[in-house]
Amino acid sequence: MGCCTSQENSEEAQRKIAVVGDSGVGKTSLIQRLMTDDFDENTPQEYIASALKVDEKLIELKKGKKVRLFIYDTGGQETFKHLRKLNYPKSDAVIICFSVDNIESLQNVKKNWVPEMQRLCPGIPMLLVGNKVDIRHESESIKNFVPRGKGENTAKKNKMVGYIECSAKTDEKVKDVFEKIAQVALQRKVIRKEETA
Ligand SMILES: Nc1nc2c(ncn2[C@@H]2O[C@H](COP(=O)(O)OP(=O)(O)O)[C@@H](O)[C@H]2O)c(=O)[nH]1
Ligand SMILES: [Mg+2]
Repeated sequence: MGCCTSQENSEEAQRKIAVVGDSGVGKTSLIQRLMTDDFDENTPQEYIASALKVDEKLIELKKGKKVRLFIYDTGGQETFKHLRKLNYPKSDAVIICFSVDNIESLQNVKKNWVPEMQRLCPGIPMLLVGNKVDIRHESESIKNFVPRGKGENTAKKNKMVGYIECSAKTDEKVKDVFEKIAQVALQRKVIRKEETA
């Protein structure tokens, strides 16, 4: 038994993932859902005071591949910019979040988050995630909602690796987000190694 466990560990990859986006778009709730399989409207509040939090989660991909993700949850506030500079470098991939009920948070993806990530981590793979899709399902008619096509366009124009709409509240597509980022981060390291070889 012991032999097999150690072999598994040696085959397990480790990757660092940054999660960024405007304050309030649901970054902490998304990570909470992954970690605890729960959504608590109040839980994220506990973390508001801390600028940075690291969670660790083993993701199992197809063909038995395992990736241990170190997920960096960062405050979206401008005041933490100095911390982001310290903590983002060496990330293998980034999840850039906005909320589908907040068009400005999508505009800031293009205006702030993509440029910042490209500056701090040149060439980093970026996955665009539209959070809180449950709210849009409930009231599709409200004008301010971001339609799926707008998210898809933003991802394409900014050469991101994909676009996923999800909900930490209902658990819709949350797993897909982290499986996708694990896959992308895994490939990224292979490319990097070849570059330096
Ligand atoms: N309806 C809905 N509300 C959400 C969802 N995710 C987060 N929220 C709420 O949005 C607010 C901000 O969430 P939080 O995770 O703290 O955002 P952060 O600042 O990006 O970390 C909180 O009141 C959450 O309860 C979601 O998927 N659906
Ligand atoms: Mg947060």
